Amino acid sequence: MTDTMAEPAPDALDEAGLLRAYRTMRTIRAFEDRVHDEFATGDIPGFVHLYAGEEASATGVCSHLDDRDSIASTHRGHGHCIAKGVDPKSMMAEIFGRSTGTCNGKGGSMHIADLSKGMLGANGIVGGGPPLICGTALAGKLAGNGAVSVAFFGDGASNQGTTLEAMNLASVWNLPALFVAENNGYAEATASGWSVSSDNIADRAAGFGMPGVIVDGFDFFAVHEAAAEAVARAREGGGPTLLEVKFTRYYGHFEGDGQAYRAGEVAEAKKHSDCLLRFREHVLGQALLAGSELDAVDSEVAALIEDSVTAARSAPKPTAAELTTDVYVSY
Ligand SMILES: Cc1ncc(C[n+]2csc(CCOP(=O)(O)OP(=O)(O)O)c2C)c(N)n1
Ligand SMILES: [Mg+2]
Repeated sequence: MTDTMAEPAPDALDEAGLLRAYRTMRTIRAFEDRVHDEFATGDIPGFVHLYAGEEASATGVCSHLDDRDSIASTHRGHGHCIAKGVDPKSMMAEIFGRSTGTCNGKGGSMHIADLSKGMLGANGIVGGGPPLICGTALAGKLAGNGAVSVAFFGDGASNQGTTLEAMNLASVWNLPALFVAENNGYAEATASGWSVSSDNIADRAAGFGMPGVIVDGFDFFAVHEAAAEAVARAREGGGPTLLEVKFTRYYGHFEGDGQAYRAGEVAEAKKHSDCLLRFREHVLGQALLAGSELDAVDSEVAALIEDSVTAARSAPKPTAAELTTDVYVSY
């Protein structure tokens, strides 16, 4: 490479970029499948909400972000954390409530945060994330460092006043922000057709004077492309975007959900739409990657998850003497 040739953009879908994206999606899937199994043993405290099926959203969006950028997540946050670069080993320990966890075992699944990676936190408050990113986006705008802030939220959260107020504020202040509505069709057991007033959540963007884009959430490439445009617009001072990503969650709302409210759609999605299968088909069909490269990633990820669980299970729990530490952040 000569001095005059530009380095490929970090989010370029060259061989390394494709492998990175596949590794992220595979890591999220393997992580979630394993947490599902581990939760069934009764050894994980608290509630767990799994992101399997939705991997293309976190991966497609976060592939355009770096450590100066911030994301706010939801109660279904493991995928967002992994895609933003949080260490899966420390996340697994956190979920098991161990002192080696991302938050020293004090947060658990719904409160994983890692500010060094711009991961503002999973959030037990539905609609809690969008107002947070108005703060980080304003900070980025004032600092002039090109930082972008992203809020992921669900179809249920799209009806919360906090979400609507945050979109209004982001538009009024022309913030470098991206609102990603992850529409998996349900808020707990309530189908979005019963609770969301518009046909599409993205249609609401017009009411806030920002672009609204609908994407097939099973298609990594579609999410990647739509997010590229939205993130670039935000970085260049063009203001916020609402991106609606549509897909199906593979597990119940929470681990233990009997799911009497739906039947058939998960099997259908796994067979015909799964983001990992579609990614594999695309890159093999276009001869962009070799099957052996993807298989190697699968093996690496399987070993990482195995190692994460072994390490988490053998790590100590916080002691009673640590009860009052990690309560406040020191600035
Ligand atoms: C303010 C608030 N209201 C209600 C709840 C209970 N609750 C937890 S998850 C959830 C549904 C959220 O649905 P959605 O936003 O579509 O996200 P998904 O679970 O589908 O990812 C509800 C109502 C909560 N945690 N916070
Ligand atoms: Mg939902």
